[in-house]
Amino acid sequence: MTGLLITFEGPEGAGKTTQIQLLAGYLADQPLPVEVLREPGGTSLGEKIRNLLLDPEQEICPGAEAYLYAAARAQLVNNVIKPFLDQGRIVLCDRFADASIAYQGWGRGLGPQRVKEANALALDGIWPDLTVLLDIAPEAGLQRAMDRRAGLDRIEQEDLSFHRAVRQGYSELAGAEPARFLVVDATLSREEISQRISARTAALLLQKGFGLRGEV
Ligand code: Z5A
Repeated sequence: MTGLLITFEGPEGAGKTTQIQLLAGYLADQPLPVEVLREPGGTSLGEKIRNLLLDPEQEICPGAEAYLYAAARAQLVNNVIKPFLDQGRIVLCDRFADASIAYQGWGRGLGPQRVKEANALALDGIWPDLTVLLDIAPEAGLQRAMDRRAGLDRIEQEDLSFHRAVRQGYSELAGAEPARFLVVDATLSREEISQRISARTAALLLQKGFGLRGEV
């Protein structure tokens, strides 16, 4: 495989979508082949599973929730991510397996190791080259999510202790793999965050032999 997988993680409202668009623009300007995906979703099956998972009216037990996220991921990895990587493309994914470890492993209390194991089949050996973790206190992230649109989805509606456990999970994941994670304070300005992400991405691209047009 010759492409690169860069994932974006963080609590809700951290600014992942905003930063993915900015990085996609930077990469397209190089010009490099870039694809933007989101989880859960990105395939016809994945979008249907997404609707189920985020529906506030749908009761889902923690184990079923973990497997539904993994099922959507299996479809995305097999049908979309692997083919893009084989074509040498740079894939930017809004959330990936770390989200399951943080939300289901820590937030739901299923345990990080068990959730990681449950995802092995879905991942089929695929693992991010770089993960950008946008860190923000849950109170601030949820406020941003509420300012943006009316109503919270099934996961956003969880209480603060759930969201604090998720943040703690992400922090543990980043601490365990510092070479893969770039942790950025999500309360900085959009421009400052974007600059840090572009700089780290440029270093990775050069290391992996991608040509870049100019300085970051
Ligand atoms: N989930 C899970 O449990 N397990 C899994 O395995 C996976 C996911 C894959 C998916 O929801 C939910 O599924 C998610 C985790 C769970 N649930 N929660 N909660 P989603 O895809 O609909 O939502 P999200 O991933 O949480 O993202 P989001 O809420 O859409 O936020 P975001 O993409 O990180 O942020 P944004 O849209 O770029 O920005 C939010 C607002 O803040 C917006 O108004 C921006 O203009 C503003 N913003 C952005 N950056 C800044 C800065 N720097 N300063 C000030 N304001 C800013």
